This record gives sequence, C-alpha cells and structure tokens, in this order.
Amino acid sequence: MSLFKLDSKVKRLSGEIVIPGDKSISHRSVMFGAIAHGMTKVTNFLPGDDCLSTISCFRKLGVKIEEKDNEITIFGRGFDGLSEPTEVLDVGNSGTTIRLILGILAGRPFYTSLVGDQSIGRRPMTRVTEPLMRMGAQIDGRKNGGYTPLSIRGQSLTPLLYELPVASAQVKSALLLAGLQAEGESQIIEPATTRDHTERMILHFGGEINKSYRTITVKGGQKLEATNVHVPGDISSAAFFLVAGAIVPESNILLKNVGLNPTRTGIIEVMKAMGAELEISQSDNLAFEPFGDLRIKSSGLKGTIIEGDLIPKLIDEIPIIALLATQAFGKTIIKDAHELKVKETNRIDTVVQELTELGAKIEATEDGMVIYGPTPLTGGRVKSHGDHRIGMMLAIASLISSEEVFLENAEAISVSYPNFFTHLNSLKK
Ligand code: SPQ
Repeated sequence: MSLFKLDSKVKRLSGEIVIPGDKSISHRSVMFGAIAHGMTKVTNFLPGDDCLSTISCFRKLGVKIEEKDNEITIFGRGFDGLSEPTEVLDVGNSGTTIRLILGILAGRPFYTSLVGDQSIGRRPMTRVTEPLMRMGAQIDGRKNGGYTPLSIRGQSLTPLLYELPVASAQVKSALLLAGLQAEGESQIIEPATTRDHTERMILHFGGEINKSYRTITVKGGQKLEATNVHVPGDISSAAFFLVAGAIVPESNILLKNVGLNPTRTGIIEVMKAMGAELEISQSDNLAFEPFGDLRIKSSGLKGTIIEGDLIPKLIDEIPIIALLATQAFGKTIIKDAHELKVKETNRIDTVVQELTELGAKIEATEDGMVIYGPTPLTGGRVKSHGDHRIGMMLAIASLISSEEVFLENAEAISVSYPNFFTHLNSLKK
C-alpha cells in the first residue's frame, strides 16, 4: 500500500484551472455513441480510470472506439451493432458503468458476464437487476443477481411503469436505456430529481423523451443518430477546488469550463448559504449541458442544514462539504443521505473516520453526519479506503493542517481526476 506525503500549512492558493471533463457525461457519451448510428466525436472526454473501463467494455461488445488525448471517436452501429463478447466485461471501480450497461444489455439477444473490483462487489445491484428482470431480461449473479459477478442474457423487453424506490440517476438511466429497446412506452417516476444527463443525451442524439414533474416517458424502438459531444468540466471535481479556495486563507481561484447542469449544482447553493464568496462569471446556458466559470475567494463561513431534495444534487460532494463544515462557525447537519452508505465506500463512515483522525469534531448519524466548527485540523496518517473522493477530500484537508499528513492509497484519485495533484500544485504560491 503506497503512502503519499501531502502538503500541509499552505499559505494561499491562487491562479486558474481548466476543470477536466465530467465523469457522468463522459460515460454516457461512449454508451450513446455506441448505440447510435454513425460516427460520434467526443471532445474533452475524461480519461479517468472509470471512463476507460466503459471504453474497454464497449470494445469487448464489438464497438470500434478511437482515442487520442481527450478526444474519442465512436463508430456506432445501433443497438443491433453490439455483439456477444468473448471475454468477461470488467467495470473496475465504476458503478455507473455496470448499472447503465445492464440497461443496454437487457435488450441484447446474447450472453454477457460482468465483474468489477472489490468495492463494486459490495455495491447493491438489485435496484437495477430487479426492474430489468421485470421487463424480461434474464439476469443471475451472487445473491440472486444482487451483487457481482453478474451474468445477463438480453431478451425482447416489455415496457415498464416503475416508481424508483431510491433517488438514483444510475437506476433511472439503466431503465431508460432498456426502455429505448422495449416494445412500447415506459414510464419511470423519480422520488426526487436526480442528474438528467441520460435524458439530455437521448435528445442530443435525436431521440424523444418527455418529462412531466417527476415522471419520465420514453418510447421503445427509437433510432438514435450519431452527433458530436463536448463534455463540460466536472462540477464534482471542481468542488475540491471550490472548498480549497474557501478554506485556505487569502485564496483566489478561477475554475474554468465547469458543468452547471441544475441537477448537479447543489454545492453552489450550499456554499452560498454558508457564506462563501463564490461567483459564476461567464456561462453558457444554451449548450446541451450548460457550463461556465466559477471564481472562489476565501471567506468566513457558517454552518447549515443540508437535506431533502437537495441531497441528490450534491450527493458526491458530501465528503468535501463535510470538510468545509469543519471550518464553518456553528453546526452543520447533513441528513437524508443514506445513499452515501452504498458508494465506493460507506462515505458516512469513511468521512467521519478520516476527518476525526485529523482532529475534526464530526459525528455519524443514521442518514448523514453532524459537524461542529470551526476546528483547526492537526495531522496524521489517513486513508482513501480506495475511494477517489475520500482521497481528494483528504488532500484538500491537509492544506490547512498544522502538522504533516500522510495519505494511504492516493492512486484511487485517478478514477475521476488523473491530474488532480498537478492542478493542485499549480495553485500553491
Ligand atoms: O460511478 P460511481 O462509482 O457510482 O460514482 C459516483 C462517484 O462518486 O463518482 C458514486 F459513487 O457517482 C455516481 C453518483 O453518485 C455517478 C452517477 C451517474 O453518473 O449517474 C450517479 C450517482 O449515483 P446514483 O447511485 O445516485 O445514481
């Protein structure tokens, strides 16, 4: 296990960073490129480990994909262009890859087996496999198709009317991808709005999809046409620098090309409520995925309550928001966030354990955490637990730590942000 010495007691951060491509949109660009007809060019693709797993799975399904720096070209031949793989598909650490690909494979008339790493082996799949089986797909796996390894044999699918039991964009997306192949119209009802990148992709690739309040309707048998996709920067990656800029004294950072899809901007709402000096300086709201530049300066912060429908809009930012809260005056309460328990790690436990190690006052609750601030952070030996977002949160925590911080398994960060440390170091003045 590698041990990485992080920089502590950093005086200020300044400069600008162009935020790398969005992970969720990069995955979907490969998938839609593969199931559409024709050549799809994707620019600003994120070459993180998770998205590379998606490329590798689609190559095994017979799709030609060319890669050059951050540009990829996918030669799609429609759903029917996918072929039975001769090898097992390995999704690595990526929940998005396995859950969405199951939706595609549910309607393909061949056999596929799927595996992932140890973390994937702990993540629940029944939420996707059960409704897909209801549509007609044959799926098996550990614990009755609840966990990897999984096998799937696609079938002709019947449409589905389904109320999602959890607010999950991955489950919604898997069902929409299956719905595109069903014989008739499917309706998916969300308990709260989750990221809508799949719905936007369907429209962008010339398909039809309708949303009325929280009910999404999609027709089967649609033919999607190839197009070009420009991936905006990932707000979930920008979040680490937003918090760094807010908590490291005298900082002033410009983050360029950040995706501002309103289903993902919960962190902006929360930081503003906490008193952060955060400005959106230039934005394009007309793009198929809106984006803009964000400027963050350090400032005093106050505690807040984060709950309800806001949670899906910032679910992946909760580890870094917890760090922010350690530096805010008063109490911050995060609730309704049970879903944190089934991410790459149980992020309630890993956040509380690692921030406690650095001297934070933080308590786990059944569905979130409570943080008391402001608390100076000390130092110590901390662990990413193989979770990219925990690793990056700890690297930002070390910037304000008064003593040395050593991080175990920093490599996990390459899942979503391969050049994270290069960007961070470029801001240290
Ligand atoms: O892909 P993976 O491993 O599930 O990644 C995470 C992350 O932190 O990067 C979650 F662990 O993001 C998910 C996110 O939490 C990506 C995602 C998507 O692209 O649709 C949706 C969210 O998951 P869910 O389960 O709420 O649908």
